[in-house]
Amino acid sequence: MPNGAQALLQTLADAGIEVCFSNPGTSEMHFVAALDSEPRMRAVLALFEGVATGAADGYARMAGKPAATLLHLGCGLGNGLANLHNARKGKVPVLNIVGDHATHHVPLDAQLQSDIETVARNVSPGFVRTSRSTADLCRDAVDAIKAARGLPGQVATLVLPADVSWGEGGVPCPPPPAPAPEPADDACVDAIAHAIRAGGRCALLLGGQALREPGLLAAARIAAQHGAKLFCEVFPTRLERGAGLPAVERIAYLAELASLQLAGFEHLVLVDAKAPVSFFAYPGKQGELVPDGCNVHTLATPAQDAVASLDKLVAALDAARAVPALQAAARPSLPRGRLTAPKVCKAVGALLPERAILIDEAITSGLMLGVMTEGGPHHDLITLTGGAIGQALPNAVGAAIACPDRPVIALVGDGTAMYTIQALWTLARENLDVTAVIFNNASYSVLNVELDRVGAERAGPKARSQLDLHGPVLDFARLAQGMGVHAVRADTAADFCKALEYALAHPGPHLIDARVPESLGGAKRRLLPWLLRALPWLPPALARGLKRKIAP
Ligand SMILES: Cc1ncc(C[n+]2csc(CCOP(=O)(O)OP(=O)(O)O)c2C)c(N)n1
Ligand SMILES: [Mg+2]
Repeated sequence: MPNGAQALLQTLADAGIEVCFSNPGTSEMHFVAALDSEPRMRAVLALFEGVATGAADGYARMAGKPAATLLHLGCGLGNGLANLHNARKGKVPVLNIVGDHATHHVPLDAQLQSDIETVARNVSPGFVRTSRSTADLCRDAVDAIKAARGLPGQVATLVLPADVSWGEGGVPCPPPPAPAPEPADDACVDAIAHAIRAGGRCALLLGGQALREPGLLAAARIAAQHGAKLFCEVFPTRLERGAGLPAVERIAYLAELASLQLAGFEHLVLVDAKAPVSFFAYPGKQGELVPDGCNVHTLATPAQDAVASLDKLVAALDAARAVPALQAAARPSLPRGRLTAPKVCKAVGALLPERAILIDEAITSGLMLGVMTEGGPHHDLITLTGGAIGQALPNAVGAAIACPDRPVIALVGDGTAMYTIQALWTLARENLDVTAVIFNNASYSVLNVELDRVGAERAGPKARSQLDLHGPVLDFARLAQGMGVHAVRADTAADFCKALEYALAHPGPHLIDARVPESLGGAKRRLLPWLLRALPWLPPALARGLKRKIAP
């Protein structure tokens, strides 16, 4: 009979969990030893738990099924929390396996003893369980897998005491049934169809599952037939876009710009999306962004089948034969001259390969990424769903493992890159086809913008120094080289284009340290709060023109 760990690995593999992103310790040694007993399980070492959890997130977004993480007690899980938070907000399935002391060791309160379940509950509120016996372990695992890959997807945490892992008498369990979510019911679909037919400006806000090709096409048929506007949630988990697909307008991060986008709509139909709220609270400003008088309808909750719900709405609106508007193919030209963040985005748009996976954690440097890539070849966009930075490089590890035949391009702010820089080592070790572009503006630039925006007065040099990354300026090319990743520095647009062309022509890990000024630096930064405050008072056409300039 297998021991607990061996039976667990067999159960995971039987359920289609084929990758384990690990950062183990002594309490996980039997699980580690059992890896060699299960040839279907790939084990990928991460040198920080935040890399393991972010990799599991990126993997699941692209594979459409969970990976496992292997983490070391409460402290290891705690190190991985930020990216588990991003997965939770993105409704991404992840299965955490967190080793614990043997059950009889817990009362001794040894050095690494801590309350793992409390740490876990924040990111996996729907499923936290400590397995109590080797005989029950695989049943617990099946429950955890079922919870993780249900609809909505979620983070599930299984705590694995060392003696449950090493105990004899493990019993592998068959996989749980696939989830079978229901679409919206007829009454709900009919009521929304009625509201849309009645006229009045209507928008669909698409999120989650609705942002893949089938959902986009169904929504675009409704848009074509009834003039509805298509919005996409501000930070999509995975958005399919590019030439030949329906284009959707992303809700802006800046609340003032989002309000402008939503102004004047009488109906907002939510499809696996939440009614938009401001990212942060600001003194004297409203948090809810849906305009007064706009009726909010929920076509599909995250627990329902969003695409089937959209299909029902298409049928109810007789829109099945409507011709959806599709994004035309168009690419920007190659940029020239001194390097700036918009020029990096332009070069990415000019050179974007077929079926790329774009991961956007460029923060202020990525403002132009959307327009520069919209007419490029069909690609997937992954974004920072939970706002906890340090996601892009780990996500790139997971996405590249999920889709080994697709190029991954991760666009990352310099501050952001440093949270989980160890991901570069895993990229090199696994020889993954990832190009990491670091926007090295030597600043937490967005926080400088926010400092002005929150109305914090008298920000002096001590305050500004907390947001400044000069002295020493980070040398990302050398950091990457030290972890075995081919890397170059780019100071001009020509340097950058050459480096990106090279990286895309040579599958494998690359990093480009793009030296750029802040996109929202100097006068622009000082003007921005004024401009945002003035927007509601400007003629709508002018306000919309300004929005296109700031964040198209
Ligand atoms: C886990 C976590 N810690 C801190 C923050 C606060 N934060 C948001 S953006 C940011 C800095 C981003 O800097 P960078 O990546 O260089 O992008 P830039 O603003 O320069 O465009 C920080 C520290 C966060 N969102 N998440
Ligand atoms: Mg920066």
